[in-house]
Amino acid sequence: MAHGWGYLTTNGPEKWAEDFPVANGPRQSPINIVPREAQYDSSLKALKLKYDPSNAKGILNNGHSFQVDFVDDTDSSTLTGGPITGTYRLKQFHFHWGASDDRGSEHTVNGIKFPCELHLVHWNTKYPSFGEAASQPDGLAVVGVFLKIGAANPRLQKVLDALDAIKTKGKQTTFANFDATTLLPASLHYWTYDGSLTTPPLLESVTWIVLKEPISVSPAQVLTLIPRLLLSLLYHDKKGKMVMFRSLLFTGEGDAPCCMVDNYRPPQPLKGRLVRASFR
Ligand code: B30
Ligand code: ZN
Repeated sequence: MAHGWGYLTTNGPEKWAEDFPVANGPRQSPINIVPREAQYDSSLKALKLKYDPSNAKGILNNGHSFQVDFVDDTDSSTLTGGPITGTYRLKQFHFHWGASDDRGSEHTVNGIKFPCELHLVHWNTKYPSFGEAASQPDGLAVVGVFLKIGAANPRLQKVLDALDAIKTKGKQTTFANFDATTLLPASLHYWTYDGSLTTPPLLESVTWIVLKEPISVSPAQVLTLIPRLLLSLLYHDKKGKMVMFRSLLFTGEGDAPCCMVDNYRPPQPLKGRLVRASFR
């Protein structure tokens, strides 16, 4: 079963343990972050994200999200510092989102859901490849960024423009010269904990780095930055909905269309893990 899993009642998060027993393992993700229970750790270093825009390669509808893939054969786009040791290379970024603005993120903060969550996926270069790193306890590091509604984001424009071309599962197109650092908020304060992939195979190989500050830009700012005609392409329509994301399909061309929405896993038991904060 390559992709038998999904986000429907029949194949969603409640069913994943049938094929992937690690779904009930000791370090599953996402989690609910309770800021008051997180431990400030003064030994945590600042995050260093250095991305080369020329490493952006393509954008793909993989049937459960869309992802922007990066060339990762050298150390030109890396994550260092923060809670990790050594150098991790950027492999891809993707998003999780809801059918409506009241849900969509995987991590929650004090039980609060955000409408969308961006994941920047990196692998530890002490292993020979992403595939080998993905099964090691220190193999991957994912930076999670919440998206806050009410704000159109011009940095996302290029990503959103590409979605038209990858509406159905399996479609991909080239996506070149994109600076992923532009998607980051001003502050890189973070929470960190040991977790897993949030989709099957749910491997327990991820050092999670969840940024405290969501990304958002005001509609007023956007009006000053881009022509009115382009506004319709942004991820907010006049009612402030993330129209572009929600127009993607879980399904392939020729299948009965099924909108790609609610592609998030709910929070999993903490099981005694410590969440550390880089800030007071
Ligand atoms: S996440 O950031 O924890 N949501 C993977 C990477 C990051 C996360 C989840 C999964 C991942 O690499 N999964 C295995 C590879 N996928 C890649 C793909 O193209 O999308 C293959 C697969 O699942 O079987 Cu579909
Ligand atoms: Zn993800």
